[in-house]
Amino acid sequence: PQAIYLKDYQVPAYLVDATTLRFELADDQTRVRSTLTMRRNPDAPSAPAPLELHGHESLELCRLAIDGQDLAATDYQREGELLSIAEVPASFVLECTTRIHPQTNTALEGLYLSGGMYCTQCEAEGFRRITFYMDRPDVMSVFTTTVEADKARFPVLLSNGNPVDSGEQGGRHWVTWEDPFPKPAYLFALVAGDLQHIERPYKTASGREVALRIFAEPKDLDKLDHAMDSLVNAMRWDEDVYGREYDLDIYMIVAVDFFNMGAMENKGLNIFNTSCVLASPQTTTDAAYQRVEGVVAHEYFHNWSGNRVTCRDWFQLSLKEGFTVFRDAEFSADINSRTVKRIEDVTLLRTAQFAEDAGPMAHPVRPASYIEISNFYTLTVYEKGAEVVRMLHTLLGPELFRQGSDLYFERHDGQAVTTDDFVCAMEAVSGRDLTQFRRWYSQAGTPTLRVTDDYDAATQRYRLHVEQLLPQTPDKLEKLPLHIPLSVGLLDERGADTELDGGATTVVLELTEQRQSFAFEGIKARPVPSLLRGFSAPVRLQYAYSRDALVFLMRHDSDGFNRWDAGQQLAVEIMQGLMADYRQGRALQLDQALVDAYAAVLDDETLDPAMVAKVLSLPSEAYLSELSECIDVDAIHAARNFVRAELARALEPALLRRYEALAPRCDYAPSADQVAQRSLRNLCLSYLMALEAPAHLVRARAQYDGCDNMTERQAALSLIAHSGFEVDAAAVLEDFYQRYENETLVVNQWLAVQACDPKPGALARIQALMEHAAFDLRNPNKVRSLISTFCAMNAVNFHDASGAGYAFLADRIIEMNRLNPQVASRLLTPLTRWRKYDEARQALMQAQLRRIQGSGELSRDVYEVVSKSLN
Ligand code: BAL
Ligand code: ZN
Repeated sequence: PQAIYLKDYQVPAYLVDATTLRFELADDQTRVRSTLTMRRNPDAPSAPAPLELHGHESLELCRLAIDGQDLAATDYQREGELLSIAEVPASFVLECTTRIHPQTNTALEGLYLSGGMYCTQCEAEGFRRITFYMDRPDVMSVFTTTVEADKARFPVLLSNGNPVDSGEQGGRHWVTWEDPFPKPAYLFALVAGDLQHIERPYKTASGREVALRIFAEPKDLDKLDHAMDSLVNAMRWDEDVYGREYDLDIYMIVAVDFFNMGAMENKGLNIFNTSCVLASPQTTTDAAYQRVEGVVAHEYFHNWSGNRVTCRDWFQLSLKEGFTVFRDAEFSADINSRTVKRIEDVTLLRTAQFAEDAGPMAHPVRPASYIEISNFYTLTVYEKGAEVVRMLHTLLGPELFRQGSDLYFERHDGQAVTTDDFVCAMEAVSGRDLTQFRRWYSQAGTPTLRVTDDYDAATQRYRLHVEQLLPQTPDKLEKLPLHIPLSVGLLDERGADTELDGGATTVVLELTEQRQSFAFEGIKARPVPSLLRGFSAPVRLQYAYSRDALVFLMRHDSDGFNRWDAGQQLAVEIMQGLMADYRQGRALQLDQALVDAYAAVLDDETLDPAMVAKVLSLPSEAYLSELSECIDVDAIHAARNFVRAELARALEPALLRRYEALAPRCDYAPSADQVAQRSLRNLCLSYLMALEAPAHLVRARAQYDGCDNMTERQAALSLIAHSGFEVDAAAVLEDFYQRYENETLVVNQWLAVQACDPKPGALARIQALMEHAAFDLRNPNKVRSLISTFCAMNAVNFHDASGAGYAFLADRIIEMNRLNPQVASRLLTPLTRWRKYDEARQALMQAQLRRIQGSGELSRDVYEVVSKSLN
């Protein structure tokens, strides 16, 4: 496979003004007839170029005609994914008929069957599996789509836009949909199935009436209200905060069970993974409720940041994804707890995106090349991309940022543009030169900020000295200093914020050089610096805080994020010391400082319980791994378990007191208050269960049996299932399955709970579960629940020194490469990190990568990740 380079971008030689599609859906095949009104692109170089259409190798071409004249096989060339016609008129009508087979499409790209319903996934390049087309995001056309199918089995026929016509004949029926907004093919969607829906009217700020409809299989109709509430909230928020209104008469969401990603923002017809839309108290955890809210909002926000203004090419993916993730994060922060949302996002970034940025697939937010674009729907493009937008927001301030966003939408409505166009709009409204800031888009790798300080009591001057260190990445490109906003506050000896610039207690220092110093005058005593407040830039921060200083920040920092982070840093440092002790065979002993600090937080009734839960949650094994030069999974597991048990032992009465005091007093609601209380209560229970005491087992079982919601039941389930009480573990797992056998998403949780059970013998249990009726290799949600969870969340078992975990994963990847290349490629992630392990494990992981490489014909997806990992 060949790489594609950003530097080779050329404007399309032809444009599509109108696209008319007719789908005839039948059991063994689907016929797709397209009529494209096309013309030469006036902006293309003047010499007439051949017409190049994209079409997947699986497409059967039945007819191709220009202006009504059928083309003979000798009139065009088909090679790989390209079909070229040497000469075409300056403007013409192209007709094309293809035959496709959704029934056997296990890749879940293009048109496929999910359960018994037809649905599509066209981003990034799925449309070329439906028909021949200029399948590139800078070719935008209006679409008219007719869907025809058996009426009894597929009573609901949907596509983008508004329904304009329908009819029926002889048991079959058809509906024609018209989408007046020009769009690229990746935003096309079609759904046909036996679906029901809920509906709510919505009036936009300017008074337009919109019908909001959410479709699902009839059995799931009672699980759609939360998604509908979230949609309404998101629409109102986008009007209030960004001045953006919805633009069609209907907004539809459809829930499907087989889906490679979370959801897809097709114009007017979002298609969602059931896991991101269905919610009910009995089947859905609080975390999943919040995910539904966030994803519904994310896809809605794409209507402007993605659909009205789209990407010129796929290198610009972060233009829509980074901006939209930033928008959805701010929405969730406004609706729920801002600090908790920030903690969760930064945790993901620092654990998984930093690891990606340090691995063989590291790439800039705007990649310079790719072999398979599906491999670039990454944490870097999404989450780091959102951080880049957040930094612009920080540098410009909210008012100018909003003006910049208004200008961006106004300038580029209906266009396909670049990340540079976005930055230009921000420059235009602010008058700032963002030339250096643009390096965030082109340089891969996570910068480190090394900070030192000094204080001169005589002059009352405090100085911060900051050095930015930019890592080497696989592209071997020279790294130049970045423009980094560093938010800082200074705490006095009582823990109060010092008034800095013009009375502000937080200032944004702008780093632009490799080494820079910043002076603060009139500082009466040596302060404790609160650095990188709110995580103002996606960097690793190095500053030699003493443990006392971290405890002080945990107590006093007015920045909630940094209060939490001080606790994390303290716990990390202590656990790293214990890991070294474990390796040396020394007895482990917990620093009393952590116990005291946690005790103080646990006793603080004035703190939001959600924050208490966050502060008291120990850094994960994955985060400790990311911070390790050479990952020692056993030492990490042992040190973390030791700290958890010791904290539980020392704080047992306080944990119990809060656990009992937080017992639910009213019916379940996914409200911020209740979510906060459940999160702290479950955290207390998890510490108590670390004591392996029968009394706490009874408590956990009582919670499992007595609760009215999945958040409490699932927490109790996983604590009992992972405990050493094996008889009870087996009993509760059996009970859970019996209760929820018919709830696919709950059964997936049941698989995931077992996949991350750290007790020995996990691999054999996973292999047995693969044979269970609840598992299906063709369903990505099930693969993620069982296999990805095992590999990512069960390090001691997956990285067993025998290498059996690696061989198991490689076997699955080889199978999935044939069935579903996108999912196969994602499964590779743990193996790509082989350089971070000891020599023996490195050899075992590399051997499996080579085995995959030599296993036969590889998809582009798997080929790219395997070959880059072995480079
Ligand atoms: N565009 C793919 C799914 C999403 O990011 O919304
Ligand atoms: Zn998105």
